[in-house]
Amino acid sequence: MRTYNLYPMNEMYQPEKNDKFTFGLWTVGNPGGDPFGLPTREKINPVQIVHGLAECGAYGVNLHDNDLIPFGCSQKEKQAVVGKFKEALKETGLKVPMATTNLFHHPVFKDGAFTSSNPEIRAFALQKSMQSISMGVELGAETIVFWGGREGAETDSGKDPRDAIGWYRDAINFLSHWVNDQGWNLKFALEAKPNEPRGDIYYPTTGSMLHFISTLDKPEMCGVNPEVAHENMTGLSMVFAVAQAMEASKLFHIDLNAQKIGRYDQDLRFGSEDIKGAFFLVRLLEGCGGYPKYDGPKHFDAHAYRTESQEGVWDFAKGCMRTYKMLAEKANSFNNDPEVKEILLKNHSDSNNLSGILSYSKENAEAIRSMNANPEKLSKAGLQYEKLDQIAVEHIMGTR
Ligand code: GCO
Ligand code: MN
Ligand code: MN
Repeated sequence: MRTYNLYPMNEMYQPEKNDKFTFGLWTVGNPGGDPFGLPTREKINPVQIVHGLAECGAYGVNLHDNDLIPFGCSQKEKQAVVGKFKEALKETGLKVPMATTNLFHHPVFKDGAFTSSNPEIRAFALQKSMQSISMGVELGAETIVFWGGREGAETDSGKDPRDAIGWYRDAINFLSHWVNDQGWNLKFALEAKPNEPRGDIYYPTTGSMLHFISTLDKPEMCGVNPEVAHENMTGLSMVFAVAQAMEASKLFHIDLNAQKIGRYDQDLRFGSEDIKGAFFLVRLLEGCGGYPKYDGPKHFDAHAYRTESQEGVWDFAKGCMRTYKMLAEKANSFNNDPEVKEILLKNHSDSNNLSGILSYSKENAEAIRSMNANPEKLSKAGLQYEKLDQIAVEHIMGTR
């Protein structure tokens, strides 16, 4: 494989193991098919993917059960495939931090897996998840992602959404108790998406998943796996979604990619759209404002343009990691920019020492009630956000 040659002299953005950059077998293995056209490149096998990712400098590889073993394959076939995969992991040192279950591809899941109206299908979805989680554990996974791609509807005539919502809860509760009984120390990361492939999907946003978690039997086991594209498809802010998850200590995993607002699910290379959104996201993940850095795996859930050959797929993978590292550097220089610090300090200053009375007590309520507020004066100062934002742009563009 050739080396990344866009900036051959610049070594500082090379991925390192402690960046914890991961890709899915289904991401770099995507052969470029779409609903309107055939694949445009050869499918490469999981062992080739592991070696390719290791050469790119990735930390790990994630998988759905059926990215590795075909649906319904025999035990013998499974052992052989898993054995070869494990060998490749050993040779390269690549980890499998996350495993997930394909509950969307087979026609049996056409009207949902955990939310199918048919209890027999719901039971099968549990059985398939249990097998997939076992394989994940065998491969060393610490996080299990649940993405309910088929858990939705085109028409609400078919079932009561309150039933579907409850069945989804039953499934996650079932699997968390089962994992606990196996003595495994796993985390579940729930991934929301508003639509596609279903017309509408239950639990459509990270915010709605966060509330759902608070209704579970084992909420401590469950967090979220927000995805840039999924929040952006409906025009929501990925930064706000991730911030809410981080503030609640529920960011268990993250799917990084890029997306134009309002389009179909594009799964573009990280940072290739909305570079400023990506910048503020990376800034959040790298730690800022006195909050710690996100330390979990950073998964690129995206794929190369359909125009690419296999060589372009590796360009895509290296581009995702490189852009992340460049943005991390820019975020750091923005945070340490004296002018940025000065403006933020000024806008956050507490010259009348009021922050102490903002949490409730009877005395504080009395202090607030009798306070001499001066909204006219308070509305006078300009906040210099134009300047701040332009400084961010200057850092991103490398002119500062
Ligand atoms: C999508 C999703 C998936 C999931 C994956 C892991 O839009 O197709 O993002 O890629 O992340 O199935 O559960
Ligand atoms: Mn997605
Ligand atoms: Mn995803």
